[in-house]
Amino acid sequence: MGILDKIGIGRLREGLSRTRSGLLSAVTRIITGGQRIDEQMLENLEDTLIAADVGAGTAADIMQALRDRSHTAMSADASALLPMLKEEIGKRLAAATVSAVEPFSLPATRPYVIMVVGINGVGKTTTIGKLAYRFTAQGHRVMIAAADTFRAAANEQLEIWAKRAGAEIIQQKQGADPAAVAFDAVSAAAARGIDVVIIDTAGRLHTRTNLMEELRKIHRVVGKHTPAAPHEVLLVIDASTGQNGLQQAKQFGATASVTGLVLTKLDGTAKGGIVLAIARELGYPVRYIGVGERLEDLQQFDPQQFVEAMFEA
Ligand SMILES: Nc1nc2c(ncn2[C@@H]2O[C@H](COP(=O)(O)OP(=O)(O)OP(=O)(O)O)[C@@H](O)[C@H]2O)c(=O)[nH]1
Ligand SMILES: [Mg+2]
Repeated sequence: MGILDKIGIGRLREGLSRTRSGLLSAVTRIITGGQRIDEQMLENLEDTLIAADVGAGTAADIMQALRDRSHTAMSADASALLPMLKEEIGKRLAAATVSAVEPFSLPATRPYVIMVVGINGVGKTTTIGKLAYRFTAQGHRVMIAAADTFRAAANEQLEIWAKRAGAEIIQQKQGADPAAVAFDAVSAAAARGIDVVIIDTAGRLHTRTNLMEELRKIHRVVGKHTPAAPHEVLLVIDASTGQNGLQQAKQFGATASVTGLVLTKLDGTAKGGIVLAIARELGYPVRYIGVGERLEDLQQFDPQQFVEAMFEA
């Protein structure tokens, strides 16, 4: 575990405090030790999970598992429910994690190219700054490609993040061809022996269809330079938008060759349970979570830590 991850557990707990205070107080109200587990208790628990945005399907699933387990449990005392609930949530979250990007073994052919996509305002640029920092902190050389040439202030914002993260940046003027910027960045990175290229993209063009086309073009052009690139396409989702995020993920997933997810703004929401809905409904692994606006506030997603942070008082 790296130093960032050690700091991370505290930050994760802090970041999930809104989700936790909502969930934990509701759950402890429902589960009173000494009482026997009954159907009403399970139904109330189910409502609580739905309120935290875990999704109706997942909530029903978890309740069925608890029902089965409490029938067979030696002790049907309600105090057994919380550990069982945590276990069931943990199992489902674990299904949403596949070997993460990092620490990635650098391929023989550098650079490793990560493309970051998502609708406007979800936190792509901020996530790129934080991600660049994670890599530079591990001793890797990072280049950021400013392929959001749509938004006026995009370059300046990315420059600030690159500077803070100790990363290099390739940019052109507003309105330039995003795919050309991405291609430039990958070529420059290859020439300079840079380890990781992270490509920022626009969240909005004139129409949604154009955006998807633009993303596909960036993907294709980068692949012309390095056939396996981009090695990773991270879709950024704002966790505070709850079930909307799911719909976005479905849309992008189909057209943008997404390989993994980043969930941002978990600190600003009591609906951290959305991670579970995403795990159930989408085939993509959750790679990282954003729990604040600082450079250190991006963490690798660890299901076990996440459950603890959700429930530990
Ligand atoms: N609290 C909190 N805020 C975040 C997090 N991630 C991003 N933000 C904030 O979300 C806002 C939008 O972030 P950006 O990184 O600019 O989002 P974007 O997706 O690049 O936006 P566009 O380029 O306009 O599409 C900023 O105010 C960020 O500080 C997070 O994990 N927690
Ligand atoms: Mg941006």
